[in-house]
Amino acid sequence: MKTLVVEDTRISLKLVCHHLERMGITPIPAENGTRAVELFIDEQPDMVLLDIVLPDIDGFEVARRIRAAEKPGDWTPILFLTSMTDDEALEQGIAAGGDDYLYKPISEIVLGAKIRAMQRIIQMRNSLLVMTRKLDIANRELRRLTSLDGLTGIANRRHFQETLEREWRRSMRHGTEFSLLMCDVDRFKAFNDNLGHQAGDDCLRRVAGTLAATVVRGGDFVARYGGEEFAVILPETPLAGALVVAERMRSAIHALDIAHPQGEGGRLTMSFGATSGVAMPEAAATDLVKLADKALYQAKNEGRDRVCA
Ligand code: GH3
Ligand code: MG
Ligand code: MG
Ligand code: MG
Ligand code: MG
Repeated sequence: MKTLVVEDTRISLKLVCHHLERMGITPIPAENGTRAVELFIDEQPDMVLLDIVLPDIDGFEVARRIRAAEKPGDWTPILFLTSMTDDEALEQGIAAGGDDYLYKPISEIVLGAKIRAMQRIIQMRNSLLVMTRKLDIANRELRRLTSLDGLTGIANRRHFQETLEREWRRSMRHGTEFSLLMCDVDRFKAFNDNLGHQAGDDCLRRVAGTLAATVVRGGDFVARYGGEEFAVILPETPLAGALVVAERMRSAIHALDIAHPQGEGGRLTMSFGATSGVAMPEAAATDLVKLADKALYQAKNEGRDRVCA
């Protein structure tokens, strides 16, 4: 434990430092206000004992500068050392950021007792900081977990809605075109009926991982929309680009070569509906979902395993 001792009277400074050393505390001596502020910043003491009448700036000003130099959430106890016993000086010292007073001549017993009281407050402050940090971590983890789909580990529908709304607002501000893909596994009911739900779940995990691995640009976003349906948001991407991405996804699912008794060529396939647009005040982000759904419906009607727009 380090304590900054600010006192311009040599003999008093020596005495207080001596008391502190006997308590196992390391004193950092300062003989004027400016030096005290410098040492506070450089040495980061745990406590400050502060004389009021000093040759340069007074103790009240030193207290104010120390409080201004502290990091937010930080708090170093400041105890004034003074021979001024009037109420106004006490009030002014507390207002300047001080925590308590020690009257001169300093009693070693009172000094020790007040230091112990301050140490208790420091401990409470420290455990509060630890708790706040743990809460922050827990909150971040909670936010992460509530935005993920439990089965596949990719973004869930809630996260998709938030991302879509955000992209819509961004498109409105900048007038940029962005694209949306709705993707649906073909004849998945039959897959489940033939191979079982467990195989169905495994398949969905592989499909999700493949779709997520297919997008390359930083802002591209893949989510599980529900069941065997997935949604992809492609920021600042016109329809031509979206069709390229969808086709890449379609062939990546092909390449997985997941056996499907009733699938095209005996393997699992997927259909894609693509749409793109610029956000308009008279429309809503969900209109884009409807359009992509319509294109997906068309892909199903035209024979599945394809991309429609
Ligand atoms: P289509 O080609 O027209 O899309 O036919 P489909 O059979 O894929 O479509 P349908 O909507 O009739 O069936 C979807 C099936 O997806 C129903 C259900 O058995 C399956 N499914 C949805 N969610 C899950 C899931 O979380 N796990 C598993 N194993 N199956 C799911
Ligand atoms: Mg003095
Ligand atoms: Mg389906
Ligand atoms: Mg269906
Ligand atoms: Mg479906």
